[in-house]
Amino acid sequence: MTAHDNPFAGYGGRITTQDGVYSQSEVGLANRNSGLLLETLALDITPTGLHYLLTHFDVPLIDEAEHRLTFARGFDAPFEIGLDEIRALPQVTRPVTLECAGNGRSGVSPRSHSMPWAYEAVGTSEWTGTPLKPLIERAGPKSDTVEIAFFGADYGFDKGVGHYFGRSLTLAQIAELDVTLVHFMNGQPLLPQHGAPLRIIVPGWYGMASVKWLGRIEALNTAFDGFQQVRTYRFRESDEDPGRPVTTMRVKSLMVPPGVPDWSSRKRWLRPGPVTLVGRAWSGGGVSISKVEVELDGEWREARLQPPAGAYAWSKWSCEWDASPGAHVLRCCATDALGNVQPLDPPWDVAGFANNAAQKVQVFVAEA
Ligand SMILES: Nc1nc2c(c(=O)[nH]1)N[C@H]1C(S)=C(S)[C@@H](COP(=O)(O)O)O[C@H]1N2
Ligand SMILES: [Mo]
Repeated sequence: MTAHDNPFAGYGGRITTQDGVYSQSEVGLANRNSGLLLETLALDITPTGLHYLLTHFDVPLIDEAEHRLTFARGFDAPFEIGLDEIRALPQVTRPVTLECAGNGRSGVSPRSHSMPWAYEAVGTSEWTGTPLKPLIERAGPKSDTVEIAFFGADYGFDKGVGHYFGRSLTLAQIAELDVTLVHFMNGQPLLPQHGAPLRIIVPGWYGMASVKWLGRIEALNTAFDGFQQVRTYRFRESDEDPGRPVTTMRVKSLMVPPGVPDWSSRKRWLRPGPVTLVGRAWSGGGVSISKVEVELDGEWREARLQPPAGAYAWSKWSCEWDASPGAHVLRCCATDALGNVQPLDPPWDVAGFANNAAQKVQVFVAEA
């Protein structure tokens, strides 16, 4: 038996932890959210229960039969609409890849107090609902409208500011993006944690724009100054920097880690010989993926790419590897149709947003 038959035998225990690194409140927050299991990247559609979750406050429990979406302030013809009426409108079903803007932030230093995601805050679902634009037109935004704000039913505090989770889009953005008022996910009514009974999906943008538990829409004659719009989800170089808003997703790829894991370190073990590596790649704003390269034994090789299931869905890639005994670090790197390429090192801002650095997977291949 050599070291690579069981490279983990020498540990004698589990990886050591540093006391006090994560606070109880951070662990409490992390326990309320969950990430995609990377092995499910093999599937076009993420099983509903394995789609990542990001919820800032508490999940509001809303009675679907009672729920009304209100087109409130700023419209010439304000109205309320219930779920039955929304379901009777023209329906679209579309696979959309959603990624949290905080995905990949776990390595940022000093740590940013939020979900310590590594790679797993991403997933693809088939979302069903009705296009938002005709409903906005029916409500008739007043002529001086510059932005439309979307409010969830979830209220809480951040940095001392009490607020309903709210985000805005300009009228131009609503016209360009296929924003949908969604009530079904993968053919089933939305689960409570995913925004039941009603949310928007803003395809091609990071997840924060896709407001869950949607209850109120307002037309504003000035730029929205809500907490989740101006105080967070901004690329900042320092705490004082007002920053630039986080919007569309950056080009990214992930692979299904091959082989089997060591429970504690999560490093991988596999047998030597041919392996098919598979994964997914996506970009933002409806831009398609043009290339995925995989680094195998120090050499970048182009993977096979499958067309995506829709303009806003990730693409599957695969690549053959002849795994030779020893320790290896595998990486994958995508390029989108605009020529954007994933960096090899994280493009850190203060909060660790939108880190699309190439994924690294450490594997040990056994002796033949
Ligand atoms: N009302 C409301 N909408 C919300 C959030 C929230 O906390 N409250 N979180 C946002 C963030 S940051 C993300 S990444 C997505 C996550 O959607 P999911 O939990 O369905 O995956 O929802 C967005 N919409
Ligand atoms: Mo997020």
